[in-house]
Amino acid sequence: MKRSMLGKTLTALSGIMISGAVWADYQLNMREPQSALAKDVYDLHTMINLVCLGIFIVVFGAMFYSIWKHRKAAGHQAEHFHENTTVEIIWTIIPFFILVGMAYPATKSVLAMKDTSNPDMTIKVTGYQWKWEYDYLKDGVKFFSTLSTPRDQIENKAAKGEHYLLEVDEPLVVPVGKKVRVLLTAGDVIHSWWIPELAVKQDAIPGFIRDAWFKSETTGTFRGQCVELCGKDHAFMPIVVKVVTQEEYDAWLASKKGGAEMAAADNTKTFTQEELMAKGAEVYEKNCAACHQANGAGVPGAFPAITGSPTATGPIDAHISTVVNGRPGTAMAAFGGQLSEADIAAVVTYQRNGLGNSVGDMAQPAQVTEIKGGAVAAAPAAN
Ligand SMILES: [Cu+2]
Repeated sequence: MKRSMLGKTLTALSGIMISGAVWADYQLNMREPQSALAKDVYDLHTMINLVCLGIFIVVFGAMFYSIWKHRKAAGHQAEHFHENTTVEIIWTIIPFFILVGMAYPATKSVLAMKDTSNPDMTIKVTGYQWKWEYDYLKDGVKFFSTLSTPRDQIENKAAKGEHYLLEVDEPLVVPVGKKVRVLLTAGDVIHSWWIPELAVKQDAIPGFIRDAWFKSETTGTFRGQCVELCGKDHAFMPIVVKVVTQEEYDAWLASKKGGAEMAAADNTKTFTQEELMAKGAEVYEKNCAACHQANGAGVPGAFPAITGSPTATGPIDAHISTVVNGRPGTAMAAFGGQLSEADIAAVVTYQRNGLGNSVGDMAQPAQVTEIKGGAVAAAPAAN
């Protein structure tokens, strides 16, 4: 195959410079392409690299040959002439054709990337600090995808796993061989959605909708990252796409819808303190710990502590309202649209009775529903 042969040539060339054991697990090239477009991109990269290598050899070869052949020590006498139209025409025409030869296939690939017409399905992707939201527009499924690498690995308390910082709790699941159109936007700052193996990379800009597409030809799990510097945890919002067969996709969709119904049922339940604390710890770890820290101590000067905070130890309604509505003008996001009523009740209860606090009360989903309806103002901005 053309691609793998060219790829191997390049890898072999670079291998000359890297020896033995290091070389064994070293790979110098782009990721193995998984879609027709990704293969085009891969081949373009290889082709243009080889053109550059060819130009390098010809130009430096001619230069070194001339210097060596015409050196003074060999008794060479300098020619005395100015301008040579033939040479000037040749060194204009040749690069012109080389450039056209590279621009033509590159433009073709770029145009193909921008052609989002006739998709089989459309998913709206929204970037937030620091997670992605996937909304399957026709199928009515919507969820957040957040980093699942344990904090212990990040803080060097545990050995790093195989997919360190490239793993999420809920991957984007799509069927194989289907043209998936993604509509991209952001809820706060500019993010960028990138899956190298599928040759899709597009900025997600607040207030704008951009689109891109991909069509994986193989099943498998492909990983990417946010590639637009978006704040403190920019490196902590990976993208994982799971490409499955149509049957597996249908089964996943059905279970996802079932899960949404169960979550909706939770929103009208009354929980015990223990249930809320257990659920709250999970919600806190996923949504709050990045800023307020796993132990609730916060980051002085940047993110307030939960431990001993006036909000988490003050009136419970104001506390719930702060979580639901956020605090405009600060990094505290409104979680009312992201978390269910049950999740908010649980995390509020956890913040009041865990992390070094012991207020002793608890929140129930019904209370959160009421506050979401706009009954109570947020706690004062002091903390
Ligand atoms: Cu980002």
